[in-house]
Amino acid sequence: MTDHSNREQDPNTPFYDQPTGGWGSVTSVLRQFGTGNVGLTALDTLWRQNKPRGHMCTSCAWAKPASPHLAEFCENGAKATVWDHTKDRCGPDFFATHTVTELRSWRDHDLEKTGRLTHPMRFDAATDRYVETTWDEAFTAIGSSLRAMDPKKTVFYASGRASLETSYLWALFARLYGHNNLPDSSNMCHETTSVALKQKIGSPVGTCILDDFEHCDMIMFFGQNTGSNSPRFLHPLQQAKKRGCKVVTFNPVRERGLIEFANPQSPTEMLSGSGTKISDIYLQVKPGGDIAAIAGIAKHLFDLQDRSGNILDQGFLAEHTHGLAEFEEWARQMDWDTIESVSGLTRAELVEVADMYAASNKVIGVYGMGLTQHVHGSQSIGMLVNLLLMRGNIGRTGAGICPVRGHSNVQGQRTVGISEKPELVPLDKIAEQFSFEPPRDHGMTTVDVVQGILDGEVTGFLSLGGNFARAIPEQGLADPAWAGLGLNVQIATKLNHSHVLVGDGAWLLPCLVRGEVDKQAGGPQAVTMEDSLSHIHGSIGRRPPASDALLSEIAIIAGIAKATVAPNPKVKWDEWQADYGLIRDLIAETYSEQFYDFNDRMFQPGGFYRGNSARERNWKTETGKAEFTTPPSASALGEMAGNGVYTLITMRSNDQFNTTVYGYRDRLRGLNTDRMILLMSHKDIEAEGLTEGQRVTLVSTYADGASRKLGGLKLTAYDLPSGCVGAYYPEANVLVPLGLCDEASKTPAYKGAPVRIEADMAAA
Ligand SMILES: Nc1nc2c(c(=O)[nH]1)N[C@H]1C(S)=C(S)[C@@H](COP(=O)(O)OP(=O)(O)OC[C@H]3O[C@@H](n4cnc5c(=O)[nH]c(N)nc54)[C@H](O)[C@@H]3O)O[C@H]1N2
Ligand SMILES: Nc1nc2c(c(=O)[nH]1)N[C@H]1C(S)=C(S)[C@@H](COP(=O)(O)OP(=O)(O)OC[C@H]3O[C@@H](n4cnc5c(=O)[nH]c(N)nc54)[C@H](O)[C@@H]3O)O[C@H]1N2
Ligand SMILES: [Mo]
Repeated sequence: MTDHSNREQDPNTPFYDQPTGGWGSVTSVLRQFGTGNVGLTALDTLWRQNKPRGHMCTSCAWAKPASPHLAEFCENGAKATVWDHTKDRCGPDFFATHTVTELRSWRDHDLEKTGRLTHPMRFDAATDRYVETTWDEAFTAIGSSLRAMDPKKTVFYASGRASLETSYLWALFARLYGHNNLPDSSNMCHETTSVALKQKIGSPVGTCILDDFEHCDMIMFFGQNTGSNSPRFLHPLQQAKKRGCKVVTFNPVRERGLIEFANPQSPTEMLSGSGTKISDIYLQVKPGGDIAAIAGIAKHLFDLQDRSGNILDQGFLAEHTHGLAEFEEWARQMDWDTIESVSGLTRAELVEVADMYAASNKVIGVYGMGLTQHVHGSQSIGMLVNLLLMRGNIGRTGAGICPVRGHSNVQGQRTVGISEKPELVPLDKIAEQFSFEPPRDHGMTTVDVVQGILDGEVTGFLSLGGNFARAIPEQGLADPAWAGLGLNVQIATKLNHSHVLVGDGAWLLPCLVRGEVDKQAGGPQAVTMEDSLSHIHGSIGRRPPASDALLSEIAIIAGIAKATVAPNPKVKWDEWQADYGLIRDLIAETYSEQFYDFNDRMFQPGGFYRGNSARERNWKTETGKAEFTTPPSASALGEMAGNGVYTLITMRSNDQFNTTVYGYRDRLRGLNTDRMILLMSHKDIEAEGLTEGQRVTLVSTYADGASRKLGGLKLTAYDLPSGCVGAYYPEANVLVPLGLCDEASKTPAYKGAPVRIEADMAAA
């Protein structure tokens, strides 16, 4: 059992032996400049990235400090900027020479690598090509299609990059038109957080702010890959380590960023080549094993409490929590055999973490997709909150729960009304503000939308950014269904797979990126976004737009909305488009407690905090207290691995941002690959009678009668727990069944799909 836990790297599998950051990241940024066709003026954009009155990075949502570093960007932030500001263009000429059928066989990387979209395009089924159109023609045609459709059968999807202003108008447009079908990339991501934290602590977002990382004495990481996905977080983490803070990581994969980091801005660390050790204890938990692992820690804490009596924060528990007794009984009766077999960790290891936790006074629990993307993902989050509550670690400086959000404004989109859940939106206020009756029925989640597309129930799909068709579960079965939509409108910056899975009635509408000047009738405009730690930042783009034909996202929404919904004297699309400050006034009116004086505060260094009741120990839950929850199962998986069934975790490389594949290196994992690989432990490769390097097919064992397969994967030995395999997202999304999603939030179980492995005959 100890073979995959707190021990050194298996030297016989690929891994990266340098610290994260360091020269490796500098070289990678330079390589990006070399291959990205950007020109040196992009350096100026990078220089202003994440700084007050600069532009906010379009990569991750990590906090932007009030006193930024000289270079407040990371390797992946630089990649995102270079990718946005390439000189390559994908215009009408390109579409004239490639049919959509041909483009369907292109790889994600190759589609986006064609460059920035430059002109509004209409799909012409007769020639199987996108052809140039005008904005007027597009708006009029889309408006008349929408007016002819049942609003309840249309979907307005949003990927979490669009600003607060854009998002507010997108949601308002949906409701004026007549539906709450507002799924968001969050539905595939941290929706588990929004639902679970709301139930547990009465707030859908994390309770930590940057200052907490300066005071904590222990941080626990569950399933969050800081080194690739939020690298700027490594700076406060390194500072915390230097203060003596303890770090414990639970992750099936030995992610380099949580092992060692060298600050590229520190001459000493760069010259010596050595970095800071990050995790004191690194436990390679089995996928879905977090509930059991935390149960083990909690069980030991209750034992310690029996022995020494001062482990639990009794005063806090009595005054502020509900449901402890039931949870305590469950944790105490949990047997160590179950805990060890489900978590893949030993009792001794979990006791060590529990002792460290008991000896720490201010503890932060950090997590990411490793917790949220499971059938019982909301229960895993519930367990982590239980653990924090036991010692009063929520609502105090230096302590708290910290989900690390993905897209740069995904949290903010939910804040300003993009939600399929009407109860989360102040609809009465909106009704009063704009004198109309917004729909009150529940809208569709991402999973509902995919089902609706498969069943032919969805007739219109409008996408505010993103690559929905590629990011969803059940990608393979859904692919052919897209052509059946009567209307498919994609507002985008770069060509992707969702744009080529189309039938009649498809439109590709190109928009500005955040780093570009957004000039409207009222002059150049700024936008705002909310980071992972609930701070709001203004962002100003200063680069010339990639093409004169581009519109801002707000102008595109206003254009479609004016052609769709009846005029309303309180709905002033033209005025709002001319001056985004007016949209911020609307937001401040709808959400006055959080956004008062919005226009005055938007450039505050470090952002302005929109507050969190749970941080003040004001619990907006059903009982008015923080809730202990008791999971129904010791595993977060729907189906346990064994008997030839493996748990597939889908992974992001260090060279991608979601479905945007920058390149083919996964440097921080020591992998240099065409992405069609299957990672598996030596032990499991041997047990299956397979050979490293051979090609294999993954076959879904999810028992609903559908066939799901992915072949041509190169078998690669990797340091993973036994019983699980790893493959890249989005290539492996064909293997994630739609029915397998978090029971509370419907977030797909992208980290827990059951599969078996077959050798590929031809290439064996
Ligand atoms: N460069 C880059 N940055 C990004 C993104 C990107 O694709 N590239 N995507 C952005 C987005 S939208 C998001 S949501 C975030 C995603 O960032 P993360 O939350 O870090 O998401 P993942 O990389 O999918 O997976 C996180 C980790 O979970 C581990 N894991 C898998 N299963 C389990 C499990 O059962 N238990 C535990 N404890 N761990 C497990 C994996 O090994 C992995 O290290 O990053 C954002 N930032
Ligand atoms: N198997 C598996 N599947 C997953 C995940 C996983 O871990 N495993 N993770 C899930 C998660 S966490 C998420 S968030 C989703 C992501 O799902 P999405 O957010 O839908 O996908 P992205 O890949 O981020 O979208 C990339 C596209 O957005 C467009 N774009 C980029 N910038 C802009 C902009 O400024 N404006 C507009 N209008 N368009 C822009 C470009 O055309 C680009 O091709 O995927 C989910 N899918
Ligand atoms: Mo995400």
